[in-house]
Amino acid sequence: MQAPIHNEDIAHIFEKMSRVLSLKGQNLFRVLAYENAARSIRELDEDLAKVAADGKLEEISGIGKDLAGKIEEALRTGHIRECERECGRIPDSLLALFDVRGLGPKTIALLHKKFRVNTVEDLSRVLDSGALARMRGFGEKKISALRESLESWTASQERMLLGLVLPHAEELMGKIRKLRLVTRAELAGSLRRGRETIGDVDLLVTSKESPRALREISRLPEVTRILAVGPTRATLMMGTVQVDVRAVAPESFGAALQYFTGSKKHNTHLRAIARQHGLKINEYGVFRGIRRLGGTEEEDVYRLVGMPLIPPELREDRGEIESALKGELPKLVQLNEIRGELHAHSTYSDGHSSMADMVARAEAMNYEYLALTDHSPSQRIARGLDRTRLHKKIRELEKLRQARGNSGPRLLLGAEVDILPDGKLDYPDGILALFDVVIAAIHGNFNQTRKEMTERLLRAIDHPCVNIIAHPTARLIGKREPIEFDFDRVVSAATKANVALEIDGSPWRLDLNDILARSAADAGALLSITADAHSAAQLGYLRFGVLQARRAWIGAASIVNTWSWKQLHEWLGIRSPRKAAVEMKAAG
Ligand code: DGT
Ligand code: CA
Ligand code: CA
Repeated sequence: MQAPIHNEDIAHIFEKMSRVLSLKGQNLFRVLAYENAARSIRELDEDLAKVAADGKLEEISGIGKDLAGKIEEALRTGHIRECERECGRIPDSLLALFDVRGLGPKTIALLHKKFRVNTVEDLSRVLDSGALARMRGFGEKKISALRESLESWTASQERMLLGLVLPHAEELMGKIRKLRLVTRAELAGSLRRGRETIGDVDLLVTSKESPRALREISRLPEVTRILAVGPTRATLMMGTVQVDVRAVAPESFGAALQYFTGSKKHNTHLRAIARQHGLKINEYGVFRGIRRLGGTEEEDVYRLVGMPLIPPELREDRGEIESALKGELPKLVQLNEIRGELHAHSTYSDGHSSMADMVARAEAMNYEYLALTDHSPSQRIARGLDRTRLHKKIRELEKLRQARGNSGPRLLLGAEVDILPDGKLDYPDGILALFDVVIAAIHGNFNQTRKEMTERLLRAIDHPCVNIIAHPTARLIGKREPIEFDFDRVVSAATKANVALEIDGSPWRLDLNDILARSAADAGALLSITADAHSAAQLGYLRFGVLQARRAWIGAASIVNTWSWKQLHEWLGIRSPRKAAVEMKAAG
């Protein structure tokens, strides 16, 4: 059977066709016909298959008899023969050059012919070689504009880390909200949903004078470059981050916020539900026929289709719409339910803040407890603690405790202990038994087989002193793939052993990610949300972990550091009889 073909697949073929025809210098009308058709299809709410079944393809704007025939062919066979013939062996990477601002078909064709440019990398190479300067029509100005476009294209291709973008976007938002002309402003898009990486920042505003407000926004000092400013939209750069600002009418603010928060899949599903109610949802509001029923507030959109507001973090079409319809949305953990930090480093290992500074910040955050979990000795680069330095740390921690008396967070002696390749821990049992909290983690030998890796983790979980498995997949977003192991087995072992799995909030990790965390929580596992802070300021990373936990549908109950000190203490002590046994054995 042929895989189902979606609207976007067909839009993509048409877009490709328009680009290929324009490269070949073909009739502009044909080029535009394909371009328009691609756009109409992308704006379409309904499935093309359904429109075709209803015999209504030609009612779509820009679709005539010829294109309707091609759509039907694609739906039937998965291909459009004429388009495949026309596009032949022209590589997609060449057509991608159309997305670089300032590059039109003529220039692309020329670059391809004279310089064998087939990819963006080729273009970059040609620009660097200086060869273009010798070409007619390539003045210094054009070349430098091209270089700039290429840079912003590259930036726009790279997804950025949530934790690195969100604080800047919030700062910009704060400035925007202070502008006299701006009445409302909110973040939308993937950033509002808390996705681990961000393509661009989407921002919505309302104003009585949108064009002026957008110009003022463009002039804020955070904005490093203006790509375009129009009456209702501005495209700006904030460093390497692209920011899309849209101005909408006050009565459409809620509908627009809903629309531009996405995800696309969530919105498509929601609109299908609305259609069953005879309603139409778009970025302007909710309509029955031409009558507007609401859209000033985001709640309106959901209420009118019979649902409570769905938290943005859930809007990925992973069952949230069905749950909302049944009134069964989960109660998600909130940042203010976090009572303490269980993964933080100090200058004793690779942290940049002293223990005293870490404690002061934790106190300012109103934490009830803070575990200082410096590395174990095999982390040489991270200055893991050997026996001597560990004793020094213990003495200093004791002094800090005494000096502070009962004020501020309880200080827990912790360690982030390496899980060695064979699953043994990087401290002898006698030392492990000294710690209030042991988090065990994989920091090397990432290339073991799935079986070895599973055994390695299971062995660590089985150790009576281990409380938490830190960043269980050891991935670094965009840099290191997650390690491979039998996730279900590890989760089930951790659950049985009362060992928590971590959601590490560090922007580079977010590990467990949303999907794995959800599956772990579903299986009944305990979780911890941590900052993995390497400085006092980084204690703030914890919030990114909370966002992932929310995206994982998780409530406070299964997260150990939402627990009171009493409950946490009991949990850490659950294994104390066995811990005591280990201590005794080690003592000999
Ligand atoms: P990103 O920027 O790649 O991290 O992801 P988003 O989700 O922020 O996507 P973006 O910036 O392209 O668009 C923001 C939201 O606007 C998106 O989540 C849903 C909505 N949206 C944008 N374009 C379309 C569209 O063609 N159809 C529909 N239904 N929604 C769209
Ligand atoms: Ca976006
Ligand atoms: Ca966008």
